[in-house]
Amino acid sequence: SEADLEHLFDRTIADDARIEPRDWMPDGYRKTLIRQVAQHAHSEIIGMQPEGNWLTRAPSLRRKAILMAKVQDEAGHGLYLYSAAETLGADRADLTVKLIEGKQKYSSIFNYPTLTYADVGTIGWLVDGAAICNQVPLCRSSFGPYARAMIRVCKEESFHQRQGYELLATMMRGTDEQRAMVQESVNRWWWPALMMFGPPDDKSPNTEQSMQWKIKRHTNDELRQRFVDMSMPQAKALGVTFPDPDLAWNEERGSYDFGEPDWNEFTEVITGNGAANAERIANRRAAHEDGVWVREAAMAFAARNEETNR
Ligand code: FAQ
Repeated sequence: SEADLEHLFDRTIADDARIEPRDWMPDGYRKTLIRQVAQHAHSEIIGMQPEGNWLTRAPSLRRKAILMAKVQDEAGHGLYLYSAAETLGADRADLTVKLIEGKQKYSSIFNYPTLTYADVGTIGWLVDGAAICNQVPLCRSSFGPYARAMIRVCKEESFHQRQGYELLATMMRGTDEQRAMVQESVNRWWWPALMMFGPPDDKSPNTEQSMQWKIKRHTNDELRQRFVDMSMPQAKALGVTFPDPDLAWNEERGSYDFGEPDWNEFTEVITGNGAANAERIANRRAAHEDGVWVREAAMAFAARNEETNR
């Protein structure tokens, strides 16, 4: 009966075991997972654009090859995540339409422009750093396909993060102008990186339920704090500062105190009014429309193969 199935679901969650696609799950569980996983997939795909902007102007062949590999990895992450969403009954084509029609979100961070080459390093260091901080606990998310996708994604993101840090460290060993370029870039990305973790816990409508279902393992504020604590020693080692006068070690808490991000800016960005929202969606829409013939050809090829293999 329905009550037995629900009991089994609750016990699976309580035992820290995994829910799999064919298992019974409450509608709300399915819905919030499709929302989060689709948003995550969209972020990976839209996230190719800010760095993609520097592919044609990378300063050396080596840097260009590294950047190209990273951007391709993001496409792969998007594909694993769309596949995970499909195990919940979502349709990838439908999710893509929802993205380009502005009906589903993607991460706020990708609505900021990449103005200098140092931004490639800063995105690797801080944006991938924040992504890892958020995603390592998602490897223990209660939904099997999502958790398993996160394991591979996190391995690749860790590599991306080191790539960004190494790029910045190289620039910091360069000229005064290069050092200034790194600091200016870090100044622009610090607050948006903190906003990646989502609104403060008391303004996060989804956290409580997602924690009960063990979709999320930590609250937005917990992960934001963890990210600040992890980034400070790295900033010191690099020789850069973060643009926050309230950043200070708190001996009692064993953590850094820090200031409040501009939540009005966050709201503007996630409702479509960030600096690059329109451009990101226009590019995604154009890619989708330009790709019609590829999808049609692939479908025709698959149909013909099915016919001949029958
Ligand atoms: N941006 O109640 P909550 C990457 C929305 S990393 C936009 O706290 P929740 C790697 C939220 O959806 C980035 N929207 O929501 C990479 C909800 O709106 P809705 C992707 C945001 O879900 C690096 C509303 O605000 N990572 O791509 C944001 O419990 C470099 C209320 O918020 C993930 O998606 C935001 N920052 O917690 C790629 C990680 N924050 O849906 C390329 C998985 C919140 O009700 C280059 N996701 N919202 O209309 C999560 O962990 C969670 O979904 C949170 C939000 C923590 C993002």
